Amino acid sequence: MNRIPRLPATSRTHFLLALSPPRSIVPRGNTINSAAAWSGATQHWISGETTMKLLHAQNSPYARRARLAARFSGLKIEELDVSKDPATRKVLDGAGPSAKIPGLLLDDGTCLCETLIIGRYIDAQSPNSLMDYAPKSLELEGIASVLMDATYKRIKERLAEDGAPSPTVLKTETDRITRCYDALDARLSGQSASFNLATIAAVSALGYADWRGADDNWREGRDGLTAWYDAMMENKDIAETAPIF
Ligand SMILES: N[C@@H](CCC(=O)N[C@@H](CS)C(=O)NCC(=O)O)C(=O)O
Repeated sequence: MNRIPRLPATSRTHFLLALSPPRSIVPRGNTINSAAAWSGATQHWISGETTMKLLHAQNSPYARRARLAARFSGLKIEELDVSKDPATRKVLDGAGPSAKIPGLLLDDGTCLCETLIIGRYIDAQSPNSLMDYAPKSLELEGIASVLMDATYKRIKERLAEDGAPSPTVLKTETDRITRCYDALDARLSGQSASFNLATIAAVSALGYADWRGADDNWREGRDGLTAWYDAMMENKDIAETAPIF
């Protein structure tokens, strides 16, 4: 399976500095280069004393991305399902203004919200490289994010409490969703399974579409994308985190 080699510390540092105010640079420590860290889905490497807690729900596609980032990171991150445990739900609701799933609760009480932020934070802490800064990979992660947001928005609209979904919203989002399926098909056909924040986002968005966009039949006419998805699903963690419906 493909792995993205971790960038030299200098280029990663420059990228982080471009994103955030200067901060002290902490040595990254040992890098795990073993293929087992990626292929052995049951091996969640414990590389530090972190007690990070990921507040998630099985059927949230956003949470699935964060969960997979956590599992592939090699860090010890506890997964707590807020949909199964009211006490954990309360923690999420009280931890910050978002109250959206997922949340990443850090040792110092900080609760990170937003999947993209959580993925990048986990990557920055991880001895494994989850983030591929190649433009094509960033493009893929963006498209997958748009697909997920559009599918989420459309199902919200379909299930509108007033029973009157807006045809304009439904059409706008369905057109966007179709364009995203085609774009993923063009980019992922012929690719083998690989695990980074972009491919994790793509598989999570498509898995969510199986549930909340079943009538799209995204596999129809997209054999290449289907083959890529099936190859990804052979990974135990990817399979384990799929929505149950
Ligand atoms: N932009 C957020 C979206 C997360 C999100 O919308 N999660 C859903 C669950 S799939 C949620 O918690 N929705 C509750 C709400 O919108 O109040 C992210 O990337 O994490």
